[in-house]
Amino acid sequence: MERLPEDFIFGAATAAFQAEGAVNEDGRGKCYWDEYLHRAESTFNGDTASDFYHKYREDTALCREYGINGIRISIAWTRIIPDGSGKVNQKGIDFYNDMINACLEAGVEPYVTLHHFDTPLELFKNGDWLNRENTEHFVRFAKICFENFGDRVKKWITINEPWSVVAGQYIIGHFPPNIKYDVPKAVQAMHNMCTAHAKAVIEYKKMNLNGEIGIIHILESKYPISEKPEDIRAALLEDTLANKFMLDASLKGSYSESTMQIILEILEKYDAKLDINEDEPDILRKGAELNDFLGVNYYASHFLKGYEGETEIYHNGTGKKGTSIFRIKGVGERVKNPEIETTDWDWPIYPKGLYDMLVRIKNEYPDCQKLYVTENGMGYKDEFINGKIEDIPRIDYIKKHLAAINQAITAGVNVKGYFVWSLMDVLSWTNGFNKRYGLFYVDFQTQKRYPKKSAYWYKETAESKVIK
Ligand code: BGP
Repeated sequence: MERLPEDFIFGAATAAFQAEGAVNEDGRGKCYWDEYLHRAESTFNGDTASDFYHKYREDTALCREYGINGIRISIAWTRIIPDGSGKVNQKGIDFYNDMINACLEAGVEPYVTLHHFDTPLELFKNGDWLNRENTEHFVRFAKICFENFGDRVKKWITINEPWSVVAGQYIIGHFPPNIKYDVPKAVQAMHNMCTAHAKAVIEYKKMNLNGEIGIIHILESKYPISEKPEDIRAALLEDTLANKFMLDASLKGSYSESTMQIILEILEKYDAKLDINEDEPDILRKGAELNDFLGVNYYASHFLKGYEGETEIYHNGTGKKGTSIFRIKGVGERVKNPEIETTDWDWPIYPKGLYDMLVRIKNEYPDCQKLYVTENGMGYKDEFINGKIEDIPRIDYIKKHLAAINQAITAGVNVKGYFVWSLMDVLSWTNGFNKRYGLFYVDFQTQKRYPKKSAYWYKETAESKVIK
């Protein structure tokens, strides 16, 4: 029988832009997604989303009822500082005070993210994370949050998934500003985000608020598809670019020699260099020393093949299985492993990749000994039949990943909790509303919530701690 530790957090995750809606209420400013999803070609937007702005009491009550004792929420920067850098909006502060209090009253610990993909529009326009001035604006925003909510929020996350942000913005091009195949911009923005994270950590620790702070990375294991040296090399290159570069920056506080060598080698293919300011190595080092935990978001792993050509990417944003293409110049090509099942969006389902990643972090980053799996879940086209949602593939997915976590705990990795993505169905950045992840089904017309079969299963698991 597989049993998780007694104090294990059974959580569920949300993010402001994907869940809140109410985009024009109480003085909120615009983030870049507001503008982008209102262009003529967009078929959906975040105006109402899951109406969490008005329904958070109902949703936190559901958490309590279904055994969920941790919730990831994020604070919309544009509710606190509407233009990102100017005046503070008291109504935004009031709103999050109420939301945080509602979580605590329901006995659900809030894990609060400061940046979950939603840079304020003005700052996005002046370069987003490529502009170091924005790092300072972010740190100011972070400090305002620590001051206002730090008495009750004891778990802070600076930034969610730098790699997804920069890959979306500058490589795949499915996030604004929709730039394609510009690996150097992606690398520079990751470095700047890790520096911003470190600065926010340093500020938080100065305030002696008696809580913990960390960062979340999406960490997908990369495996060579064969034993051929070029395939092994491709896996190493993609791992360094998408995982190791930021793990080094945020957990070790410096780029190891091998990481830097590979990154510079990749950049050379684009005739580019990485720009590191004189004071930044010291900031990264201090940030890593003070960092309390790592959040691991895990959905899939990838299988790599050597690739020498130009970049070509096709993002499957509709769930038409088998349409994805992902080959990057100077790195490698993701290929289908015939032995591994995928979701309709071509994401390989591979719990062992999570186990391997957790064990690797324990071994390679001994200074970071507290981990949470802060997102994991299955995008699925749920069928709503007579008020019931029989999401058996999702239960199977979560079960296998929880078992992989348990195995990692047995191997000595200190994983303190797990957060299903997502608590209720929410907006999916590049897929809209038909890629559902929630434990609770949302009828987006009425905003009514319905527990899926997975919600009942999760409750039983959370209460018994037994994976079955
Ligand atoms: C993560 C993000 C989440 C969420 C999830 C699912 O990268 O942190 O915000 O969206 O992925 O992704 P998607 O909705 O693209 O399937």
